[in-house]
Amino acid sequence: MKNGYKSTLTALAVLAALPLAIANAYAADAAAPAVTAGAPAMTADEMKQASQIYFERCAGCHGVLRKGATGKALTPDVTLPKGTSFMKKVINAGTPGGMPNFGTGGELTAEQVDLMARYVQQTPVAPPEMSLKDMEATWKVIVPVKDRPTKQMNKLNLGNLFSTTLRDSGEVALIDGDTKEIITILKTGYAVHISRYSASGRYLYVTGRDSKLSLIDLWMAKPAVVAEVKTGVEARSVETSKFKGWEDKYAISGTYWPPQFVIHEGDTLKPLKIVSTSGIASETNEFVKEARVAAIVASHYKPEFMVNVKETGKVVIVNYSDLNNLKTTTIDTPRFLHDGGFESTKRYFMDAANASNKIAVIDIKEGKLAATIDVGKVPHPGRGANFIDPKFGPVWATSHLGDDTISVIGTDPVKHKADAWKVVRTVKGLGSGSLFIKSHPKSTNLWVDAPLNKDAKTSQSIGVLDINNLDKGVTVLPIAEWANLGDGAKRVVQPEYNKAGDEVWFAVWNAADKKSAMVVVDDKTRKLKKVITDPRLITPTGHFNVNNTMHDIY
Ligand code: DHE
Repeated sequence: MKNGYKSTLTALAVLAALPLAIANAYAADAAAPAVTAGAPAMTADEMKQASQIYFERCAGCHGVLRKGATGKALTPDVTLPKGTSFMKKVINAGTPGGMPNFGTGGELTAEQVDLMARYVQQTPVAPPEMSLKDMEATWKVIVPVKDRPTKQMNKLNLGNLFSTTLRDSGEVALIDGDTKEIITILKTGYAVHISRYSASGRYLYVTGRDSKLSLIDLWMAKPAVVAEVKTGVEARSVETSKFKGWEDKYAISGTYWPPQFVIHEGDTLKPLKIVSTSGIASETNEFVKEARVAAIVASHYKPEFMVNVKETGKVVIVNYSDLNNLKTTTIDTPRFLHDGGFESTKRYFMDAANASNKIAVIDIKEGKLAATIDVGKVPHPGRGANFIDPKFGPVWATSHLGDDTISVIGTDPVKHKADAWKVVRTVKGLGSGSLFIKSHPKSTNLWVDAPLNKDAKTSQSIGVLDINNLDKGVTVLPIAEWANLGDGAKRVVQPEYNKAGDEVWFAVWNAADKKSAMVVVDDKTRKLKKVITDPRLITPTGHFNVNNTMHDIY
């Protein structure tokens, strides 16, 4: 994703948060002076500082082994011939291909740009692996199950609660969807990525980019973190078992590094099973060590998780009914898999292979690939949007990072067979740089953001379309202007409905030292309902309604 790191990150002692063995391994790597023949010299201290910056800003797109995925490969065979001054220019000013302007954008100083230009010419050092034993050493049950309530001890309308990522403070804010009050703010991992709920809605799971997984019990008088575990060095995904009879039993977390996924006990996070995802890629048939786990979804049809392995282009269907005799099915898809969600019946997983500009359709019931569909440039649906198209019946839609279109795909192979798994409409959205799109079964609106659009007015607005009149085009609402926050990037991110489906919530994501907000819009009138501001709302990005997230309503 271009500009994936485009926010002011607070400097963090990530090493301090790692288990000792891993921290030592990192320290040893970091202390090693540059050995790459022909690369510019770096001191041990410079290497340490550069590895930290690389983890915070670069690894998500370029990979820890720097073999590239969303970003270009940055191995010495590529970077050495280009040299320091070329690398400095790119890091400083960015590229039209999507590399952020870290220097001119004010996120790295001139000295740091120079440091990183020299660092990317050194041979990458693989971070350590993480075994079950290493994970167990980090595992903490803060409130044992026996000391937890046996019924809900607060008066919150839990179905309408929102968990909001406070990215740069490494926290989540729990916000009451009815009163719009912040209930509490809880410390979680570094640069929190997503929130998911257990099938009953009692437990909230939050993953940090640093792979710290936190479990929050929403039944406590004041919801609190009851368990934590660290599963690696970099992570983006977590999901929970949703099949009947398995509710709240397991959680699954996926890591970028090490390339693997872990199945955990649902109410304690005890790590139970690790499965590596390194392997042979679908289209090239070459071995990929850094085969990162992107989105994970849980089947409502079977005791199964669907795990996206980004670089190998494989969806691994994991049957969790017998962990000792774990049965997995591997489905080849185009690469690189990123995010996705269910169509309205939840039988089909609509999965974005963003580097191929395709959506892969996985039939959960049959356990096989149903179709691959060409869409716009770099699809990025989040979980996508489901609605009933007046002409084509049930459809699912994605917006795109690389162009301003929305691809609308027919999803009903029974009553609308001729249109199923085809792009039935391409409509203009808000602009390129879109990350998320959303609707609700009770709404006739389709909301689309464009937080990474180059034009500030666009990235600070939201687009809304009437699903009964899509050709009418997008209406633009100036959400950041409504929030009246003063200066800053103020990117408007991720439409998310409340439980009733009559309000849409947006984050106005500003830098950590500037004012941010959550903005609530009335879905029917499309008018401002509430601006939630609070000095504690630092860099809000994703926000996840309990009811809609646990039931996969989007
Ligand atoms: Fe995300 C979902 C990865 C940058 C906000 N992001 C996801 C998922 C993955 C992912 C794999 C799917 C998880 C799932 O469903 O199980 N994101 C990445 C990256 O690798 C990337 C490009 C770079 C990085 O270093 O992390 C990246 N993501 C961002 C951001 O910069 C965003 C906008 C702000 C932030 O908080 O970091 C961001 N990502 C989100 C959100 C979701 C998400 C809000 C969940 C969407 C949903 O509706 O479920």
